[in-house]
Amino acid sequence: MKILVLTGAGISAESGIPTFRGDDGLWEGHAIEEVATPQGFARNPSLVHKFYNARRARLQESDIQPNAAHLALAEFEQQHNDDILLVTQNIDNLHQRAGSRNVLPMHGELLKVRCTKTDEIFPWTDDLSTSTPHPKNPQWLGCLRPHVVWFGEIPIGLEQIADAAAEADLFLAIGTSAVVYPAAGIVTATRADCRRIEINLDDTPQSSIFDQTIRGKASIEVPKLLR
Ligand code: BJW
Repeated sequence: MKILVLTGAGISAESGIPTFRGDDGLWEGHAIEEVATPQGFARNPSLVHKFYNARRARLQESDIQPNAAHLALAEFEQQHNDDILLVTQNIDNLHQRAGSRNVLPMHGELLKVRCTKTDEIFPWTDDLSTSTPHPKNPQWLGCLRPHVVWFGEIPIGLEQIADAAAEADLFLAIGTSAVVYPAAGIVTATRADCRRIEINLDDTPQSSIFDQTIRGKASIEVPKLLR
């Protein structure tokens, strides 16, 4: 059986990482176009660095740990070996920390940076600023950016995701609001005989496409479904 899993911010909410949308969401107090677009970064790199520096620092605090949903998916992968692809929109690496191996972070990774001149990618745990030197070319200042996918940029691994959607016998969407494309469209790329299950606190614009919708917290509902 081929399994494709798509996760969003809701799966990490119970690990202490705020989701994006909603009343106390991460965007609150920030205009999306200022902090999550290439144009916003070009206009005000310091503001964008500040936003991601705070999130990078928070992610590395000791209370941020994978929760029961991340762990259940990792265990599920061990049982199904190569037949599961875990596509995550999250940049927090909590799936990898939980032990999942076949993870595709389609919106990038917070603990990596990318050189805007060469596209080289480096692991990164510290703050970034407009005066951060390049690790290999210290005379290049401020050319590093968070290795994340902003609005208007092409997500990572789309071909692999399309192939996995076309082959999947089971598609699970967990903790995503299904408003950001192309991730939100993955469910429509699955075959008619693919079983589609959505786990979320609330309905989403895509809920009617799913064969089964489970309403509740990911940390409770994911282990219940998979174990
Ligand atoms: C729980 C829970 C618990 C809470 N248990 N559940 C018009 C139509 C269609 C598309 C477009 C359009 N206009 C523009 C576009 C394109 C645009 C887009 O989709 N915009 C929409 C907003 C309209 N998309 C893009 O620009 C993408 N690129 C693109 O399209 O390139 C062109 C192209 C593509 C393909 C082929 C050819 C060309 C890029 C999108 C990049 C998104 N980037 C971000 C930031 C990443 C870095 C960072 O983290 O800062 O990704 S935005 C943000 O949203 C982040 C997330 O990954 C993404 C999705 O959010 P997510 O994960 O769903 O979180 P929330 O907060 O929205 O929802 C949480 C859910 O969890 C809720 O439903 C809760 O109920 C639930 N929940 N607690 C279970 N305990």
